[in-house]
Amino acid sequence: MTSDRPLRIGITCYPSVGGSGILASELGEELARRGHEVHFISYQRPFRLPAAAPRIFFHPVVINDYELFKYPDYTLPLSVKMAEVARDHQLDLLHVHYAVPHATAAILARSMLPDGRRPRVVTTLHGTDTTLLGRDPGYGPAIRHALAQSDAITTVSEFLRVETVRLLGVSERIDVVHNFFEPQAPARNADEVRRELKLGDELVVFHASNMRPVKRVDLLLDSIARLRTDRPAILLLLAGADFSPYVPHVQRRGLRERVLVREKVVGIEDYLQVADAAMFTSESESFCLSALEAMSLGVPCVARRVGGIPEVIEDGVSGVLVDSDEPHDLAAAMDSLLGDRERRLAMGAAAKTRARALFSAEVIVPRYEAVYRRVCAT
Ligand code: GMT
Repeated sequence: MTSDRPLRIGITCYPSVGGSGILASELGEELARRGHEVHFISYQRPFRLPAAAPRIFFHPVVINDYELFKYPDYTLPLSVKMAEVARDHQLDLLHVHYAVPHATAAILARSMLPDGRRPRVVTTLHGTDTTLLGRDPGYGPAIRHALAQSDAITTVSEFLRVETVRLLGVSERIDVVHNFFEPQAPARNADEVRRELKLGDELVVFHASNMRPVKRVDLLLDSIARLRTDRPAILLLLAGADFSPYVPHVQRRGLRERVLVREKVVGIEDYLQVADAAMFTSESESFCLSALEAMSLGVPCVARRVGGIPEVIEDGVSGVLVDSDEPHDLAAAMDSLLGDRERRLAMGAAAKTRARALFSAEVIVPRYEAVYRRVCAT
């Protein structure tokens, strides 16, 4: 039906800082670069999406906060906008990132349209939509329903595929399509960034996250406080949300001079070029896009061996995986990496090679296109 003609694709994601929104924005950009027409539908323009780019369109969802409602509703106006954009732009498919409420809204939008004008629905699960909300009796049945009604389901790791089957009892086919990352050239050179951060000869441990409790920033700070490197080490933390609730944690651990925070950074490459290693202490991660971002720039990671992280980092080759959630074990792994420059550089190089070989746009985007072609052919 669609042969190889460019597709008209609607993408819905959370526009704020977060892995699923970043991935969806990058995917939209890559698809547009490959000649497809991409329509983003969300309450706000995704933050990493360029202001203007060929074949990329943004359709805001307007939400009226009626007094009548105790809780403002987003799902219905989103589904109405999805149906409107699908009809006006003859979309072939709606690709929704993060099931709640996007998959339900897409299914509803599709059913508002007449036969023959209905877009296919592709749902990508990113993590807590399965591992947290999937367990919640208030959400689980709605997620399961939306997945059963989707024309294709993808997960960002094999770990998440298995969890989705286990927790939601999904029997439909699930395609694993890993996250990808295409590093951009830094906007500033390393010296400029070092000057901005007032760095001397300190070792720099990098961390980026949305600071949600699952990221265990408390454990990250405890681990940093226990580092015993010859040269002083600092933590450079890119916070995708307000860092102020963590300021007392930093003070309590006596880390005021050793933690540098930048909030809502768009050009992550600028900061990664001054990093010696990266650290991720999450309780669970379906993939850990931030680790891939670090690896893509040759920065080796120390991370907990949880969720899909072992699919991203090979322990002892492209990074270090730690089985424990004890700060001294995490600190010891980081100490040994920071203390051995040769090993660190070799792991950084292996990380970069792995990121390129397995998780680049060139490798991953055609997998999404194959899913699209498959659902559009039926
Ligand atoms: O599931 C979440 O917590 C939200 C989501 C997000 O929007 O940040 O994060 C998930 O999606 C990322 C992109 O696919 C993955 O790299 C993250 O590992 C994943 N987070 C968790 O599984 C906790």
